[in-house]
Parts: sequence; structure tokens; C-alpha cells
Amino acid sequence: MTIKHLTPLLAAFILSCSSPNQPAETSPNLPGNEPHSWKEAVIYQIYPRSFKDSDGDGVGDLRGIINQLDYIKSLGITMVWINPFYASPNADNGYDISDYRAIQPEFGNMKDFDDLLKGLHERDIKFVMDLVVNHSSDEHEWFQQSRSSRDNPYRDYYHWWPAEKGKPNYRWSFFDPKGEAWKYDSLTDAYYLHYFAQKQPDLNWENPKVRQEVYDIMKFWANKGVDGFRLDAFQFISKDTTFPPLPEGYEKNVIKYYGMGPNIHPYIKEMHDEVLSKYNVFAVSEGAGSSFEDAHALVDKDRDELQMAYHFEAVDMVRDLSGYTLDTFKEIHSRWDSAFTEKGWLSVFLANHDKARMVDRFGNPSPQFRAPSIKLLNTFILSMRGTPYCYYGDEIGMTNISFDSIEQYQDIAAINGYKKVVTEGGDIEQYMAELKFLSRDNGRTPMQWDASENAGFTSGTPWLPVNSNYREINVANQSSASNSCLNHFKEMVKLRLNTPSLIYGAYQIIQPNHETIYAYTRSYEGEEYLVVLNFSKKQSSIQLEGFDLNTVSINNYEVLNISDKNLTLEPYQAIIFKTR
Ligand code: TEU
Repeated sequence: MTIKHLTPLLAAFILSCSSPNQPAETSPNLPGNEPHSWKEAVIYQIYPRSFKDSDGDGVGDLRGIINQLDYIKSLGITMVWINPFYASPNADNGYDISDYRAIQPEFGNMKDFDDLLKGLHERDIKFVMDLVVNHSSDEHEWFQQSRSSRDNPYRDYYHWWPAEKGKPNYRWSFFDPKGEAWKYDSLTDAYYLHYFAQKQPDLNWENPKVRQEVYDIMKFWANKGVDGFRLDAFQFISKDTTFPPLPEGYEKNVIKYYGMGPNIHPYIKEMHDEVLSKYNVFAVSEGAGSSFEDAHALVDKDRDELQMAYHFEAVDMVRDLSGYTLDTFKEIHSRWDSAFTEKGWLSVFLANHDKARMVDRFGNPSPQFRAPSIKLLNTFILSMRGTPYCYYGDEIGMTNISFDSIEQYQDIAAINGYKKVVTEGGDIEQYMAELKFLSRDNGRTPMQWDASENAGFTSGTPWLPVNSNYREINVANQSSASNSCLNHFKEMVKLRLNTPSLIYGAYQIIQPNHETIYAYTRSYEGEEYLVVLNFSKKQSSIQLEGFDLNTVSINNYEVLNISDKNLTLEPYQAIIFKTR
């Protein structure tokens, strides 16, 4: 079976998923990581279209974020990453950039950006810029020039394949309605490459001028004072530009054939020398390659390349309607941790703008269990080793919107995926059911601020509907309720930031085969914390011989049921004990 024949959702998973399959190492869990401010950060991710609209056009904007800075500060987080707000024709909600030095008018202007950065810095919050340089928009001046003639000076800014050489070898595209990454352009009788949408042509990193343009863009924003860069789709920048036929079985290690090309490290080193080493900024790569070796090669300190990466294996374990098993959840998180005990640093997250809501995927969104399960998931993210990334709305337990008809979707991935299934005569019912559960739009609905119309997000018509549960699930309600998801989140952030063991401590799983409970310790400099999480909707017990259970650091329930070292947890109960 080739990727061509898979449903778009499954294929996207396979392409993106790096699944190193080495067994967990047995080396001692030594922290081995010297302290650093970005390791001690808690990052809050804001999807700007959906956070807060200040001018009534139904689209969130920078001014809206500025107006909520005190809320953001109140969460206790220390860094903010905002998805792209550069000028963009919006084929992929801002991930198709037409001017890297301008602000999308819907989002505001450069003065708004400067004010936002100042407001964050005044509150001691650092800012991470999303940098999308695997591709640009086809409306970027570079591409306009590039496609105009074969001898244009910008021709080699992109990957072109002259038609007289025949059809280029097949490459899969994330968002193409036919699933093809080569698009024929009659103007110059050639094909251009787009791993993502047709309106997102891939930049040619082999061209030193392209790389210089990227470094100049980075310097522009670093000079403005940004504190870090999130490098979008970064594992794809270096490709084998001879574009050979894909070998049999390539699906098992697609990143190897689609990205992590031969020059990725020289290019990152160059970026490090030109930009990263000259400013007080850090860089996180979206994607960590297809093996632990790849990931280490990106982030090990002595290589002087990037500071952090994030892998997709954990978020991608939910890839169809069957969900996930706790066994797999434990195994994946433990395996990745064990590979980074002594060197390197990763990110921890369960949600972002490319995923449906965390509580639907990993918790339990039913009214009875939504609150405890979201608190449990936040306890997990904020007690693992690696820098936690918390997605807007997850602090209040926002849930999937679950659309029924394709007309309700806004996301290019959903819409073009639908076209592909229809063209291929695939199972549309199955596709719609998967979308309802997994689509990116689920995770992009407007922030639920209060019980007023449109959840206080906009005075206009929201670009994507507000979830109908906003009268119950919103910031205003939860601010005043001491046992709310929001207050639990704040408490958990505080605990994380004040507890070096939870940041740097060695991770050790306890009773890995327990069917419903995920328990682990984090220990550092003579201290030890025990995290016990009941991932089930039933009460569950665990025998915790040898642990001092007298000091509770956080508990998402009021009850604590211990008898003779036997701890019984309520559904989705999550407790952290200070055991040493
Ligand atoms: O995503 C790139 C990417 O690799 C993801 O689609 C990934 O495969 C997936 O999340 C794995 O689960 C980035 C942005 O995050 C996404 O929003 C953009 O659409 C895409 O790049 C194109 O710029």
C-alpha cells in the first residue's frame, strides 16, 4: 500500500509521525541537563484568529491579545507562542506567507505587534515567533518572480522540474486535493513542488540566497526583540533534490525520504552562526526527524544547533476513531524520556492548532468527567520532563465542536481531504466521522471568555462558530470557582515553576503495567515527587509501598483515599505527592 491510497487523515499521520522503535534505554535516569531559562519555561500557545477580536470583524487580532495580557499573565505562564500573523492570503490560516516583514491587516499592524511585545516583556513573559520557511505563499513576490520565466533571478528560490524531463517522481502532499506535491505550471512548462497546499510552494534551501533571506528575516524579528523562533515544518527544509523514485516501503520512514535531507545540519549550523548565536533567542524545531539519533542531532547542546524539538509520536497516537490505549501512552512518553535523560531537551504537549481538543482525544469530554480529566491532562503535561506547551482554551477544558457537514469546516486540510476522498470514491462516511473527531477546526474554535453572545470573543460574526457549550465552559465562570479547571491549571503551573524536581528531575515510571493508572516519580537533588494519574472513568487503586504519602502537592479532587499505602483514586483523579 502506498500513502497515495490512504485516507488523508491517516496519510498525514504516517507522513508526520516519527516513530523511533528502539527499546527504552536502561541507563540510569540522571538529569544531566544544565539549567536554562527555556527549559524552565511554560509556554502558552495562542491561535490568533481565535483568541480575542478587538474590532468586531469576527477574527481575533493582536489588539485583542493585548487586551487580554493580564489574563495571560494570571495563568503564570512564562512564554507565549503565537501562530503566524504575517501578511498572508490565508490559504492555510497564515501558514502561507506573502510578506515576512508585514502584519496581516486582519490581525493589526506593526505598531500593534510592537505594543504586544512590549506588553509581554513588561509582564516578564517571553515571546516565540512562528517562522514558516519550508515554504512561502505563491503570492509572495519571490514566487511571483520565480514562476514568471525560467531565467528570472528568483527561479531557483523554489523547486522547479522542467516538463521536458518528463513527469517528476511522485511526492505526496499534505493538503493537495489529489495528494500530489508537484503542480504543473503552463507559464514556464514546468512543475513546482509543494509538500503542503498548492498555494504553499516549497522554498529551495539549496540556494544560498534563500538561506540568507531567511536569516535576514530572523534578524529583523530578533532586532525587534523576539525571544525565540518556532521553526515550522522544519524537518522538511532539506530534501534530496534529485527527487529519486521512492523505494518500496518508504511509508515506514517517510521523513527520511521527504525531509531530514543531507544538508539539514550544515544549514542549521549556518543559521546558528548567522543568527541564533548572535541574539538571546532560542529555536524549537517542529518535528524531530525519524529517529532518536535525528532528534539528538538537532538538539544536543554540544552540536550548537537548536535548543529544542518536538516530536509527533505522542500526539499522533490518536489517529482514528479507536482512540488510544494507556499502555501505548505510557510506552511512548517513557521511551522518549529515556532517550533524553542525559543529553538533549524536548517539548511536552498533547494539543496544538493541528489537533482536535486534548480532552476529546486523551481525556473524557462528557459533562461528568470533562473537568477532572482536563485537570489530569494538565497535571501530566506540567509534571513531565521537557518544556510544556499549553494550548489556549485547554486551561478551561474547551472541547471539540464536532461538525456534521463539510460546509461547516474552514480548514484546507479537511476540505481538500474531502475532495480527495470523493474523487477516489473512498468511504466518505468514514472520512466525515474521522473529521468530526480529529479535524484541526475542532481545536481552533473561538476562546470562550464569558457567557455573553459569542462567548465574548467578538461583537461580530465569528470566523468559526463558537462551541455551544460556552455558557458553561468559559473563563469568567471558572475565575470565580475555586475548584475550576482554570484555577487548577494556575496552581499546577505555579507548582511546576517552583519545583526544580518537576523541571529537571529524573523520570521513573512506577508499575508500568497498571491498567488504568499512570504513575511516575521525578527526582532531583535528594527530593522526589510522585505523580499518580487515574486515566479511567472508574475508581482505581494502586499499592504504593515504600513511598511517604503524607505530603500532597496538588490534587484535582478534595478526597484523598489512602489506607495502608493503598491509594484509591476517583475517576480521572490526579495527585502529586512530595515523597522525599
Ligand atoms: O505543520 C506541519 C506538520 O508537519 C504537521 O502537519 C504535522 O505533520 C502534524 O501536526 C503531525 O501531527 C505545520 C503547521 O503546524 C500547520 O498548521 C501548517 O498547516 C503546516 O505546517 C504548513 O505550514
